[in-house]
Amino acid sequence: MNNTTNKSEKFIQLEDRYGAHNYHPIPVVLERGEGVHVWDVNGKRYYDFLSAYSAVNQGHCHPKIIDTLIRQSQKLTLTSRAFYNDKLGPYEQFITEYFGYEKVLPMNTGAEAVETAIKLCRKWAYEKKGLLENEAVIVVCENNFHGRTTTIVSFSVDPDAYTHYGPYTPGFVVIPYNDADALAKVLAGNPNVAGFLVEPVQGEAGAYVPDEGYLKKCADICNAHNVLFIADEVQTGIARTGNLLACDYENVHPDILILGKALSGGTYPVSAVLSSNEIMEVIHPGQHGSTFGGNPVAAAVAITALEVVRDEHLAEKAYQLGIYFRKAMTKLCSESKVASFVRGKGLLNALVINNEGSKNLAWDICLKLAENGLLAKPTHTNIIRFAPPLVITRAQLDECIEIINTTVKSFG
Ligand code: IF1
Repeated sequence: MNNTTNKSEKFIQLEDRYGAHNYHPIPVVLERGEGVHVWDVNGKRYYDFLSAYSAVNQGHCHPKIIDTLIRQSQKLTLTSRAFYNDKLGPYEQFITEYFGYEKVLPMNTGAEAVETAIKLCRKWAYEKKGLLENEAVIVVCENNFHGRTTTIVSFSVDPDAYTHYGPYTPGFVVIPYNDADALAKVLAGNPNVAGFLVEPVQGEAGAYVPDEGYLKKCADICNAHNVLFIADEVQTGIARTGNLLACDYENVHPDILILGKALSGGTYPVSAVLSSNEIMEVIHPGQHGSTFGGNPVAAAVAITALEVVRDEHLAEKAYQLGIYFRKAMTKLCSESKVASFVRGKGLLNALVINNEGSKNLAWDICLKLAENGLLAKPTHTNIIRFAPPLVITRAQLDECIEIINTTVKSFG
């Protein structure tokens, strides 16, 4: 092995020996990130087309966010919620006004926020809707991805996500995605439905965009049956799909909104559940919380991260460049036997690969993309997710399109 491989190999071997094998990474060892670029331990530069699964929408190590992170970290990092602090209240006001809600419950990871939304929905159903104790049902969609806790994987349809993690949490009904009639049927037949939890675009399923009007239809059906519409915008939110929220495309205002990932610009675990006073008031002191939820660093960083999204017009950029990117990928699909079609919204896109020839084709393409200076990773075997930081320029995107074209065409 030459010296560069050696350097990476050392880190890969350490993770292999001492770390649980719960991931199968592309064999690249990163040590620095700035904007749309990351560098490996050998100094090779890549375009990051995964954006840490849409957590670094603002670009790696955004200077303004890092500055806030450093300044607050040198002052006060954690008080617990046993006491007040001078950052949480201003953050709660900022984020509720920013997204148009009355209340926020601050958490840390996306899964924690989804769990919080599930608990909030159930408690609201018992105490406000009047469902019988332990009878609440939450409707979810096939091919969902909402995190990896035991309750969340209880309603996953992906065997890799749930196998041998039982016994499973009851109280969930799975319906087909992008099928409002299926939702109407369940709600008409079951008076115990408390909520409908949905991703406005299914990220893990490979940027699966539902039909125009699907979200609005579902929100109206929920409203008609006094069922809470719960939008998981952990991945689609914060400008990723070309609007501040993916729900904004249909002017849908979720009863409960779940955010995470880019809420900190990828610098710190920050998630949030936003809702109305009427719903949020079912939670009383001592009935939910977490050690780090709403800590001063998270609060300060989230304000700056959201200011960057607003001030740098990242949603508008994602909207325009997303159209441009999908046009280029559609052209590639017409010229390459291995590229079937592209789908997505804003800068959350996926290229579906025709892997009839070889099961690992998408993986092999990603290895070659890495060699050619662009990082992406397949999902569900034959789908390559393309999601660069939203700060990417048109010129940089052109360079990336060229890399993708050349690489994919080298496979046929
Ligand atoms: C992994 C997937 C993406 C999410 C939505 C909640 C969460 C996620 C819509 C939970 C997290 C991450 C988790 C990460 C890989 C990545 C992922 F491939 F797993 F499905 F993005 F598509 N709702 N998604 O996408 O948030 O607890 O992770 O902060 O687990 O491998 P988290």
